Amino acid sequence: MNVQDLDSTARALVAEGKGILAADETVPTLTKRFDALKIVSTEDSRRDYREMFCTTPGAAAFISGMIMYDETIRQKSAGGTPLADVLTKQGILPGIKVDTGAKTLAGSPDEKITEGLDGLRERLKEYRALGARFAKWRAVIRIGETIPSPRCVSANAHALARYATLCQEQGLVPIVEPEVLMDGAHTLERCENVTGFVLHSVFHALFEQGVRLEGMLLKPNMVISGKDCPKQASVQEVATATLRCLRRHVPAAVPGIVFLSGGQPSVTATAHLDAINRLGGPKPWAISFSYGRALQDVALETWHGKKENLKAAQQAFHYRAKCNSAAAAGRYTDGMEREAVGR
Ligand code: 5MM
Repeated sequence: MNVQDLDSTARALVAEGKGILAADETVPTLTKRFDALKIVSTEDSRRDYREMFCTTPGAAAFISGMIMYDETIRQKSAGGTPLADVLTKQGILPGIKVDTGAKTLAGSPDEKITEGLDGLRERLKEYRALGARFAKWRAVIRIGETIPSPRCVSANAHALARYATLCQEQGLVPIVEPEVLMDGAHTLERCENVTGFVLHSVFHALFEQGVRLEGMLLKPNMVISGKDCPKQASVQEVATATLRCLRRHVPAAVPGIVFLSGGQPSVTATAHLDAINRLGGPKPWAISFSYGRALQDVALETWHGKKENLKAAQQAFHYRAKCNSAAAAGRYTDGMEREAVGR
């Protein structure tokens, strides 16, 4: 492991005004998104869709890295260039999802454990050779009356830490993603407590496994009211609770925190990120985005699987990337959205 390279890659991923595009949906997930718009999901249509993001002119001003799925990192552009090389030429770092999915936790049917550690060292070697510079692993934690259980949290934290050490050994920056889902009727306070407990367990496990904090990024959920909670917290309340929780549980040595959007509407995810960055007080890490749906949704709808919509879809993606870049610097205004409508 070359620690200088790891640290500088981690810092480059959260360079000022830049964030990450998560385009690492598995085939079933992307197919579900395509089905909703009656787009036929084939290897080629999925390649065309991902190529659209890789080739968006000017995207590198706002996007530092793109997380790919195994299928995508092996694909070539219509012109025959590997998509990882297309990204690198644009100035965007190629990344790769390396977990193999969240499976039912034995003995606890409502909870999940993320799998993928078997054979991971060899897969990481291969992905590095295919051009990947960073990786991602997502743990999924559900809130319910009696969950998450301590053993679900500690099993997921342990797996995240084992993955992170292996990544660093192979020269890849690990993005550590413990996602507390927004599904459910829980309050903002409950989300803050659970998120704090999860982050505490994750950083304990990272310490135990010897993960170099300077050479990793954290990808957490924001602290938010459950989707079905009758009292939805305001943007300001979400920002305050999220930053308080992160300050309590994330060491200052971590260079960056890149949020997932978790199913929030695109504009809300941008507004929350902006509000967090506008808060005063200590923020020892860069605070940015690693959004999937919140960056892709408008572009996917605009594209609709049709070549003739490609340019407009790229513009839609470019615009959301620009808004989130502004939010990562605490300089987003809702006037930017009106400007987008008037384009
Ligand atoms: C892009 O979605 C990823 C999950 O895909 P699968 O369910 O098919 O594995 C997901 O890991 C994503 O990277 C993050 O959750 C962030 O995406 P959102 O949409 O929450 O911003």
